[in-house]
Amino acid sequence: MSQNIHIIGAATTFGQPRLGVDLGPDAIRYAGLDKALSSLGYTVTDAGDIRSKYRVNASNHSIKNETNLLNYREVMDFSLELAAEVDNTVSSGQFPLILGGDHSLSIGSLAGISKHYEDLGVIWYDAHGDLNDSRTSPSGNIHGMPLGISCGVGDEDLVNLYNPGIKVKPQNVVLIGMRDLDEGEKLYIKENGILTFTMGDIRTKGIESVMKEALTHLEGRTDGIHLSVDVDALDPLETPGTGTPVDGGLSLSESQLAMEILNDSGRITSMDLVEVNPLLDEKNKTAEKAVKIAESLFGKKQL
Ligand code: 6HN
Ligand code: MN
Ligand code: MN
Ligand code: MN
Repeated sequence: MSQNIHIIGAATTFGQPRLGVDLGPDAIRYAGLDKALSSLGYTVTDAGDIRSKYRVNASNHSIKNETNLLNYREVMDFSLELAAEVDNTVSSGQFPLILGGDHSLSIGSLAGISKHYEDLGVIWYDAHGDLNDSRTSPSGNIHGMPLGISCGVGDEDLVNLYNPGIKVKPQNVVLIGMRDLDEGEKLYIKENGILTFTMGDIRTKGIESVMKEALTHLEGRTDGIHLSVDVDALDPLETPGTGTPVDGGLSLSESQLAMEILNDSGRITSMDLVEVNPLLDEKNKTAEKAVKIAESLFGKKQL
């Protein structure tokens, strides 16, 4: 793992309808991210926020295009900007830590990162698969699609964004924390044999063995691993400040253990930390949990 962490605020809300998730990066900063990582011995720099050039307000938000994609142009332009910043970050040898922002930002982060890897692995830690396309999506919200788009499914211009072609092979993806998958997503997972750990699997096997299986699966076939953490992977009792909470999720301490195991592996090369919405939160509790998750990923141990 690089000793230099470059924080990039991805202040976007256009992938979903709940306003306020664009304030997530500052909420995480105010919860003490920089200090927490610096005190673990890292050199931390902060790019500030990438912010859409389109103004957000309650009446212009959530416009559907002709193919059932909400805020298509806004998501496209934002993703391009983020991809370039992330690409530069990897080029300069720093570890990109991308703060969201809604999960559509992963279209941009994966587009920038994947330029540097032949066989990028992805660990998607989330209640949701985010594997929809405009036909399978029940909502039209692009935050339910970034992993599918990165695997080459869906709108051609989003799939080929920044650098043409597929960013991630589905066999290099592991899904962890799943408990709300749409029918089309289930079919895609089955047809592509994506290694998937539902909450049921985690309750049966325990998070430690799940994380080890995930790493073993990616061993030998990947040359870097991107970790995408959606705070709704955790139970809403832990992380209430998020737009699409689903009951029956992971605890903070399980998530910390999961991150510790990833840290021990030394194989994580980039990270998204997304879907913190301070307007839905209780006294910035969700951002504080996000900081704890990052601390564990970067080497802090629970006692
Ligand atoms: N997230 N599957 C639902 C949809 O609208 O496509 C929910 C997506 C949630 C997105 O986890 O970032
Ligand atoms: Mn920079
Ligand atoms: Mn989610
Ligand atoms: Mn997500």
